[in-house]
Amino acid sequence: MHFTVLTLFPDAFRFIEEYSVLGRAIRGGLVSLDTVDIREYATDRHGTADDYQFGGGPGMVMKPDPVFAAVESALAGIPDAERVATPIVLTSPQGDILNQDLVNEFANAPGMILVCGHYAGIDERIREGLITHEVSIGDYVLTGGELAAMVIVDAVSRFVPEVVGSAENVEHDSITSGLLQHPLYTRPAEFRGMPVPEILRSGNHADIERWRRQQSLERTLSLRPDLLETAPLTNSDRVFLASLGWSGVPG
Ligand code: 6GU
Repeated sequence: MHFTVLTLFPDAFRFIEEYSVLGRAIRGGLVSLDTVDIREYATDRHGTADDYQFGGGPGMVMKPDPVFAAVESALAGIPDAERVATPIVLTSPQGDILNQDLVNEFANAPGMILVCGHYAGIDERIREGLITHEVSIGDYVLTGGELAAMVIVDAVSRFVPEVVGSAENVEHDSITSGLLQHPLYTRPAEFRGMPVPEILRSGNHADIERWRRQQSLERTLSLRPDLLETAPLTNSDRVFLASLGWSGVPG
């Protein structure tokens, strides 16, 4: 998986290059990350990437010419067959909110180009002429799109084989499984008067699996009942949820 990130702050990405799991994936060649300084594609000597708005108003706007030149240069480095399948993503608070389905869609691409939005916004012709996806990481406003781009790179990289310890880790993810995670415990068996549930120490794997599944269902019902509408549920899941008062559609 190859990420090309166009940004006004390329140094911000040194963090993920060094950061534990992703840094290891990058150094190990499982993931590659190129950061491109948009200012290097500016057409003037000062590296101007923003300008005043036509029509007036507060805040600067990202100029189209440096962003087009930087994206075109990134595209030129991608083999023909991969180019059409490469999403060109703008990070912006106006975008579709990132979720695991969108992460999976991106993870199936050969690579991604990410454009980090800044200032009051971008010239509309960037959106019209270049961008294939506009993505937000939640309903709040950040000072720039860099942190959002790092979130996307992190979430997508987890789906590259071998980036995360074992495939099982990703498949058993909370959210990927459609449910929240069951509680986890490690040693000591009792901590400050709080014991580990006896069943986890029973050695009975079938009972443990059932208990974990029920804990996931119970947690999801109380914290994120919306997830139950789309989670793959078995008949016994539905019976268990009904015993907790869930009024969802029976299977
Ligand atoms: Cl992608 N950019 C900015 N500036 N703010 C955000 C965001 C992105 N996602 C949520 N808030």
